[in-house]
Amino acid sequence: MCGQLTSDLESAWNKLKGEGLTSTFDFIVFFLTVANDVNSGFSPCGLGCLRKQVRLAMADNGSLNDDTKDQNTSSLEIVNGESSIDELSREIQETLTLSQRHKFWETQPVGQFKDLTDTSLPEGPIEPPTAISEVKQEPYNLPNLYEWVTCDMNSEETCAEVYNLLSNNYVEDDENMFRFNYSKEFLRWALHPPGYYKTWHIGVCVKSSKKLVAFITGIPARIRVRTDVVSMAEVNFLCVHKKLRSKRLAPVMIKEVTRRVHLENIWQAAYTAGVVLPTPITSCQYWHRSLNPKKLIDVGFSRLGPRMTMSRTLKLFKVPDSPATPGFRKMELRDVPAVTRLLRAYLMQFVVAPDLDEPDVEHWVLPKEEVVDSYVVESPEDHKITDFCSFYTLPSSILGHPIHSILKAAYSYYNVSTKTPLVQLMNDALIVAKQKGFDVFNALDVMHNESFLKELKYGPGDGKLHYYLYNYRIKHILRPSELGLVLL
Ligand SMILES: *[C@@H]1O[C@H](CO)[C@@H](O)[C@H](O)[C@H]1NC(C)=O
Ligand SMILES: *[C@@H]1O[C@H](CO)[C@@H](O)[C@H](O)[C@H]1NC(C)=O
Ligand SMILES: *[C@@H]1O[C@H](CO)[C@@H](O)[C@H](O)[C@H]1NC(C)=O
Ligand SMILES: *[C@@H]1O[C@H](CO)[C@@H](O)[C@H](O)[C@H]1NC(C)=O
Ligand SMILES: CC(=O)N[C@H]1CO[C@H](CO)[C@@H](O)[C@@H]1O
Repeated sequence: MCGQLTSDLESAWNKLKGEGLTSTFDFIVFFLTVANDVNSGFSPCGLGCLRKQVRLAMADNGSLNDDTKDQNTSSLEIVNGESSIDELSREIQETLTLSQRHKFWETQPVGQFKDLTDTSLPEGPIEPPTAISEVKQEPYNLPNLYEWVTCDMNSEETCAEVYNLLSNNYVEDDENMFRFNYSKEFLRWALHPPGYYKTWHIGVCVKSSKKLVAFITGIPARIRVRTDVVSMAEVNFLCVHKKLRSKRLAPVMIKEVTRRVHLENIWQAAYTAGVVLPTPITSCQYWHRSLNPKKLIDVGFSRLGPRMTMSRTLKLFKVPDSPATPGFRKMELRDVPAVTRLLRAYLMQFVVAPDLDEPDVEHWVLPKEEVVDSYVVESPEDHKITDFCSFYTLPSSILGHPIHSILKAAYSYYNVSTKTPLVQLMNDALIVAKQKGFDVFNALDVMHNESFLKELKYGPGDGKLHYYLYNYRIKHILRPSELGLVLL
């Protein structure tokens, strides 16, 4: 394996070995955990941009025998902190030419750039599954002071510990102005979809004090790729306490969640990242619609446009007091069958999309206070449900601001229009979001293209968001409008 690495990659590799990373897998994990933070392009003006940690599950090669190294990790001399790891990762990305980087990735079970023109390769799994009996049965070893715990998110106490860890240590923007502040209710919702595995909610504790210092999760999802519905894992909420960032917990945590995914006989994953690796199935972008422009400007999320005054800005972003569409109302439990039909029919047009049934729809889109909001349009004449839109609530802490401490952000989720014009439906979503006190409404340019975004005064975020499938090949890179998948 190493023999195929270019000399630049080899020297970077040697540096990493010096830091205690020894297997190829570690190297991949290194790229994916450090370099590939997802850029959810926070600010329309290129100020801070909130990076979303990579979500992934790797197809573990099964040939890893670096437990001896793990056992000794606690005794490794840690010379470099997180910042130098960032630096190193940047250095590697910069020193390697695109083709060199790709040489490394060509050996991994991910879609290849060179295959893009080779239409003879079949779509589907790249490597076949291995027997479950060959999956490592015991957890990976942690440094001596730490131990694995399974986090029962139904326990109020555990959920609060997880919440505290994340709200103090999870993803921040590049300039450390904002940090995601997922609510407890949101975390429970995100981690308890139908068929979830408790064992995939993994914590790392200090043995002596039982203090939670790191966290990673996976959830199962059925993702349809063209006509095939594939069981996949979505890995999310990888978080290591700020003080332990140099302890190399992230790689072993990713290996551990991967092992537990494989134990459930799941071999594919969908994930997103902020950098280009072989080979994105699509690349898209966040757009932001100001609802409370004064606050967004005050806290540095956005800037006053050139030749704009505050009063003109307020006027520009003002939205009507109430939705325009007759029959626009909050979704209720009785709407689940109709919304499921609408969503299934709508999502069929995309090449990659979740395969949602009624229990999924009830879980993912039925309104939950401060977590997810969904609206339907019920025809005043025949009471049919014709349209649907939804968004989820993900606030961020505003760090070190004298007045404001929370940025209330809505993220556009699934939406279907069959009768109401899309622009009007999305404008009604903005209106109810404004009524609910959101400061900003974010949307990806997936599914329907950006035409409605400009019309509704969204501004583009900085940075791209790339979607990947692990151990699954698709023949062509998709347009964002061919993707029907939203990851939280
Ligand atoms: C573990 O670390 C100690 C102290 O640095 C060293 O003496 C020992 O050889 C290491 N053991 C392994 C298996 O690497
Ligand atoms: C997996 O490990 C085997 C044995 O070490 C090796 O031959 C193979 O190339 C590896 N595959 C990947 C995808 O790394
Ligand atoms: C997260 O948000 C809550 C209010 O929603 C706030 O009380 C808490 O202080 C915030 N956490 C951090 C670390 O800023
Ligand atoms: C955007 O959407 C419109 C209407 O659905 C379509 O006509 C147009 O081709 C799309 N453009 C792109 C770039 O996908
Ligand atoms: C018109 C449209 O498709 N709007 C949104 C629907 O949902 C996606 C996924 O979140 C949004 O990003 C779209 O912009």
